[in-house]
Amino acid sequence: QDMAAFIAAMPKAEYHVHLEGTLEAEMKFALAERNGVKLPYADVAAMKRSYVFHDLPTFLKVYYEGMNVLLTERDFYDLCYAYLAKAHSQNVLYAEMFFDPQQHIDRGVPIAAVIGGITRARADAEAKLGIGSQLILCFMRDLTADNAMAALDAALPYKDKLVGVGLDSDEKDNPPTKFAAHFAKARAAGLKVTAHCDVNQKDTLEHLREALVDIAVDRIDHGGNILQSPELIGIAKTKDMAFTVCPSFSGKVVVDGQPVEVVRGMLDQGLKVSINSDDPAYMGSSYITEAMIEAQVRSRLTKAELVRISHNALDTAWLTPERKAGYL
Ligand code: ES4
Ligand code: ZN
Repeated sequence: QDMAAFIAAMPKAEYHVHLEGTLEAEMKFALAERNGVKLPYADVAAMKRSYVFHDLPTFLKVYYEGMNVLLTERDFYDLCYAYLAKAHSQNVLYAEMFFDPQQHIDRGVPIAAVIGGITRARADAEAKLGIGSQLILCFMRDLTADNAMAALDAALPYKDKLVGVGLDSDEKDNPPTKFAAHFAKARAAGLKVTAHCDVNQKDTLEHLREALVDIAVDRIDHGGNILQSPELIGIAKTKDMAFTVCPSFSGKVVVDGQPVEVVRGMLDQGLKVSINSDDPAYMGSSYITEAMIEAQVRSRLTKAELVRISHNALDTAWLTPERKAGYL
């Protein structure tokens, strides 16, 4: 109880949250009504009962279907402002948020509405609440390389509204190197690079190696299977690589025959780990405070370790040293 209060009060930073994954069922119904979209559920409770996932693909299906109510600039404003207000209420000082433009472009929503609404919400949240934020464009790795490149080209005129690019969606048979040209183009435009290496997927260790060595990412999202490779751990430590771990999605990984909690294992290896919420609206409204409480229990984190994780998180920010210092 004391621990939960300690966690709730801690100043926080969040780096692994999909904006579309913060679309709560209540807002989905409100937007559906406003936009005249028909939902296949009678009410919020019935919709929430459909949030049962067995693996990444079954989650992603529900997650992408949920986006159908997001149509206008105002919808993206409302989505992003609601997340930032919630994060602010949990003492998040700063957030870097993912979005999935391909899913919106492919539904006929102009990229200007998507980035415009999010950017306006970020500015209002900073002015009214004091919460800082930046935006990361994710490539959907299970769509074609051409589809991702078209989205990048559509977004590059707005590159000053973005801080980086990432890689998400279904990892199976979609290695980071499939997007080598995209990452190179984004880098040339001054953007940072991150990639999901989801936990316990097919070829995870090879994908981690590609991300770390071939793409030379600036950060890794999840990445728990690195605990199975002393060689990759060594490379990550040399690069001072940050890992954005989400307890809601990261189960245990088996290391030398023993199941290990990802946060515990990374801390013990001296890796730079932060704790994040991922897709809170689909995980029983588990935002960052709830994610940190869950991690504390599962990994038996001490207060000193929680403080270290908080410092790691601040250090993970894609901000100038001066702006980082402003959050200390
Ligand atoms: C995601 Cl947890 C996760 N993994 C991959 N892609 C995603 N998109 C939203 N959440
Ligand atoms: Zn994620």
